[in-house]
Amino acid sequence: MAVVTGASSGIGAATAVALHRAGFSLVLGARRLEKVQEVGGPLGAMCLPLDVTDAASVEAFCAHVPEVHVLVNNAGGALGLDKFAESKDEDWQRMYDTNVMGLMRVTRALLPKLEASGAGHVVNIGSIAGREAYPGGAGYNAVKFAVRAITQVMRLELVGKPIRITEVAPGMVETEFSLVRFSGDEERAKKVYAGLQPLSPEDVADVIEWVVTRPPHVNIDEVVVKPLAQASATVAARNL
Ligand code: NDP
Ligand code: 8X3
Repeated sequence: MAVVTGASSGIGAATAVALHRAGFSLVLGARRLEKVQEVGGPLGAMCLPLDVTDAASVEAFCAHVPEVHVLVNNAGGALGLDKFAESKDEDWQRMYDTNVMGLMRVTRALLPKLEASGAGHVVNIGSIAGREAYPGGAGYNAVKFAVRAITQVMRLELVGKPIRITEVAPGMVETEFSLVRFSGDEERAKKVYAGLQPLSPEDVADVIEWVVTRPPHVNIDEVVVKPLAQASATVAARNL
């Protein structure tokens, strides 16, 4: 049984498809339940509403999870690309609530079931933004650096238990990510991927499927995956 948060679009939706193909039964969650159902219906998944920023929602979601071997903490994203001096409290707060507090709440609630499975695995979706700062990234950089730190602490504290811990850190993936970051501005979102071939959500799902299907004694600590045309968060080759 695999649980995927943020399964209504992008990497989470593609991960649901990949893990179904790999033989997992699924529990999927996100705020837009109808979109989760579109993804999960054909996969026979249990589709539930989930707002990872809301403790009661997380509690209700986790109570419905009967057992869990794999947890993919994918729900997250960026808000804005403002210079630090123009940081918006609300954007930073929401990014922290979603990417950091949400990951903590869901994982903490499911740890007993992950351990009871005898072969648990937590996959945290980080980012190259969690390894490399860039102008305008401060709020998002901070939360993805935090995801990396949390992943490392979990590995240290859970050693000896049957729970593998992995961070998958993608570069540029074409999803709703930039549309959300730029508050629905389609033009601006499109420019992020102009003149190059970004990763697809399926490319990242492929990596997630690979890490969770290694033999149980093999822990893939971290994977950084970027498009060929991207050398870093700020350097990409574009044919424009
Ligand atoms: P999308 O915007 O396409 O997907 C984000 C998902 O997170 C949606 O399913 C959304 O569902 C869900 N989500 C957002 N807020 C909440 C919440 N409060 N509670 C529950 N679910 C929530 O973007 P991606 O697929 O690209 O993003 C997935 C992850 O990958 C994120 O953690 C992102 O930071 C990370 N990432 C993305 C990269 C990229 O370039 N695209 C690169 C590196 C990392 P809903 O709105 O229905 O709640
Ligand atoms: C998304 C990658 O470089 O836009 O996590 O921050 S980046």
